[in-house]
Amino acid sequence: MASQEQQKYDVVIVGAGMAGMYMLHKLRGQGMRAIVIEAGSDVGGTWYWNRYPGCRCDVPSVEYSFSFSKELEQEWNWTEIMAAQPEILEYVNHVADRFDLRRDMVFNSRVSAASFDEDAKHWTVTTEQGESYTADFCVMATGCLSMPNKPEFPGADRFKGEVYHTGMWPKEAVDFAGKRVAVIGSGSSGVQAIPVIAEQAGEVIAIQRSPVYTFPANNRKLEDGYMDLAKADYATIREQQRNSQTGIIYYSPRRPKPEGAAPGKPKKRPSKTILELTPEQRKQEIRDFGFNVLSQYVDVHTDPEANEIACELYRETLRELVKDPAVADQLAPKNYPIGCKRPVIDTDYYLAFNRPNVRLVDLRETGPIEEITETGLRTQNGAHIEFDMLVYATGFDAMTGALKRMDITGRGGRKLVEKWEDGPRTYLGLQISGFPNMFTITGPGSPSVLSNVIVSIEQHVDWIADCLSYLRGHDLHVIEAEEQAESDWVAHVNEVAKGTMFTAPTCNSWYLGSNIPGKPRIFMPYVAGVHTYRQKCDEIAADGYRGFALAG
Ligand code: N01
Repeated sequence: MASQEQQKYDVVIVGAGMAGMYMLHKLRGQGMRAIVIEAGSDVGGTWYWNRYPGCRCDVPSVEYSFSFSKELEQEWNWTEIMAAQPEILEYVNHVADRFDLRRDMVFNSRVSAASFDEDAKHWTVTTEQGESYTADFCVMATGCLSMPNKPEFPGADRFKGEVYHTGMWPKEAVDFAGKRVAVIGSGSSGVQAIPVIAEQAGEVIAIQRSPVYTFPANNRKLEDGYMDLAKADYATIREQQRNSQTGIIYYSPRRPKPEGAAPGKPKKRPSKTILELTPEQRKQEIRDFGFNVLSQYVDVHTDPEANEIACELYRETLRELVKDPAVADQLAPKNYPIGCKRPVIDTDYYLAFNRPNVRLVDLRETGPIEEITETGLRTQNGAHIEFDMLVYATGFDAMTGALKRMDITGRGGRKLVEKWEDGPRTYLGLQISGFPNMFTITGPGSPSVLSNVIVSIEQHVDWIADCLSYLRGHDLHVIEAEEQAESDWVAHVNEVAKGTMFTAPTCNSWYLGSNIPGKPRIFMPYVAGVHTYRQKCDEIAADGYRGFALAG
């Protein structure tokens, strides 16, 4: 697009992922001048950067899609229950084309700083490329999992082979044929990548620090007629999503019965809690519903005794899947509960370890990675592991990383990095006291990563757009979260997370920041659910934006 230097906008949006895309579209609809600044060369955010083999969504496709346009819903056809990255990126590109979004987007421009001018009451956003943009409002649509975490191992630069990070995967195809590929990490990315790389590579060496609880994705191609039924049901699907805990309802179309067909048997459902079942009934439920059921009992998420029963049954099932008992034991998670980390789902992860070309290195036995060498890596016990290619599947500095990486300056020269030194503080995950006119989409303190993020993105975008329209209608120019409202919200977010497995003392997760050395241990997302959260946001808006200071 033409140079936008020195131009003044109503809103500057940072990030052209799904959040930034919808924000732009929405603001345009309200007659506002907005611009999107994006580090990548195109739209897509997560789906632009994470192109690693096996990358796929863990939310059903028809639910992981925008609801804001009925026409878009009706014209797009998904092909699988859970879409793979290329299909989602195709969808995102379709949305960008259809709504002509790129016209107001600047690509290959990474925002390095943003600062609020108190006198002029506007934000100036500057990029690493030296451009600057001024706007009354700034919306950070920077994503929750967009700042890759690449541990700094001594000697990392010495390695002579190719090096990749799942969260910064190149656009060009990577050729694994005949290569020995080491994959560090067994979170969602590693678990998805390992079985697919194993099909192509000479050898895969899975380097595991913590074993993972992972459940089968049960993905499949959508059968004929599925999309027609889903399209007819979209209004109901969206309503149910918005009124749910996570924004995911696991939609299944109800097919019309042929005339004269006998009424079917009522569908058998698993028990609500694991503690109410006898040991034999528990095993029967695993046989009936698959071992995913273990993560679905409500008491597993709140009661340590129930959780330990589920963990033991999980380990038993794993021993049935992995042929080598020693490897099964290494892969078995222990000492932390199911439900502490973000649920991981996979396609044939454990079966990959039955392949002759997949080897597991358990860092709990060898000690941590001590150094990277020219030809591999050395662990603390002195063992040297040789390989040709290295894949970091080591995750992200989640929720705060992308925001803290920019030099954000608010009122009175206050820096965001200083304000958040002891952990993120926000009001509703939407605004930060001391940083007027800046909004965060799916910021810490909102359901964000605990939900179908598209549902949460749409809710935030709609709320921000309504708020800006309210300000305009009331001749107001500044909105800022009040310090007290923010403190009360932070306390509330912590309170509702107490007693869940997310904050169990033995839990270390990126939700808590524990994957990043030195990051404060604070539970960042809001667990009360998208429905409850939406109600709170709407009440606050209806009450004249209670907890926000508004000024002319
Ligand atoms: O990252 P992770 P991810 N030495 O942080 C290990 C979303 N997502 O990219 O557990 C050795 O979960 C680390 O070990 P440990 C989803 O929300 C979704 O896999 O910290 N190992 C762990 O095994 C997900 O939760 C999908 O002990 C080191 C791994 O690296 C989130 O993104 C797919 C290490 C990192 O796991 C992040 O997932 C992909 C070190 N120094 C991602 N440092 C879907 O399915 C880290 N590790 C939709």
